[in-house]
Amino acid sequence: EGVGPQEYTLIKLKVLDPLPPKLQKLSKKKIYLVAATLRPETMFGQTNCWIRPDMKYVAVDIIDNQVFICTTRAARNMSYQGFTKSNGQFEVLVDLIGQDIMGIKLSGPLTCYDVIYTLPMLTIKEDKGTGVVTSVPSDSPDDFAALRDLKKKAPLREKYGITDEMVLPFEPVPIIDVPEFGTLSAIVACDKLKIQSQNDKDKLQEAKEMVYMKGFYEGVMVVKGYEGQKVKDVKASLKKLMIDRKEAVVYQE
Ligand code: A2H
Repeated sequence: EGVGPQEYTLIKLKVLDPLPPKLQKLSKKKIYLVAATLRPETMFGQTNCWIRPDMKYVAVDIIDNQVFICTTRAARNMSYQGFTKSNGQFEVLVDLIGQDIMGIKLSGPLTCYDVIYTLPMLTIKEDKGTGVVTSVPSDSPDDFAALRDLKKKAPLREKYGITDEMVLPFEPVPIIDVPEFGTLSAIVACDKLKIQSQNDKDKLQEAKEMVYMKGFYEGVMVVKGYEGQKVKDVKASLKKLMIDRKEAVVYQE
């Protein structure tokens, strides 16, 4: 990690009905899973949201009658950044483990899918971001590998109570053209390195390095309305667009 704080964009993924049992007592509030990302310009390609089934999460009281679901660690950080009613304090409304919020319906900003689902990712780190990760399999090798695992392995879906319709209809969306990798850069990188699953840690690291810098400096949008614009030129304005619409917030750690 570098020195100084890391700034993330938190993408607000609205929890839709039917609420899972553990969240039903919060039905009068606006409930969001909040996903930390470094790539706000890729949100057009969201296909699902990753949660770690065995990890602890909290549903926390946030200003403006909102509830955010994230790790306790992230909730504490948020409490010092003006998210909660009093500085440095946060109220936990419900304690959760990932499995309690698995396979639930969400709506997210910019994505072409009206409804997306929470799905299990086993490699989510407890000490980074919010513990909630939005999935963009077109541009993130980790996301592509984990989604492909679920698509290929029915027993994996069954283990976590995931049904076919939460996974099978969701295909990576071409959103950014990366020179030499094309419009589905994460898939090309995973193929080149013969990545087999989300557990191919070293190869996934290599795949990320292959596409990440190149995508940022040389990537060109192919999304309708943004065609031909460079990633580095639209990143800040897309972040601002979501923040202005209250679909995202800035978060530091
Ligand atoms: B990124 P850095 Cl399209 N555990 O968002 C594991 N991964 C996490 C995480 C956690 N607790 N919290 C955030 N992340 C992911 C989009 C994306 C991301 C794309 C391409 C690359 C990419 C869609 N997923 O990240 O260690 C989130 O995934 C490549 C590194 O702080 C977040 O941005 O640099 C990124 O890792 C933050 O990782």
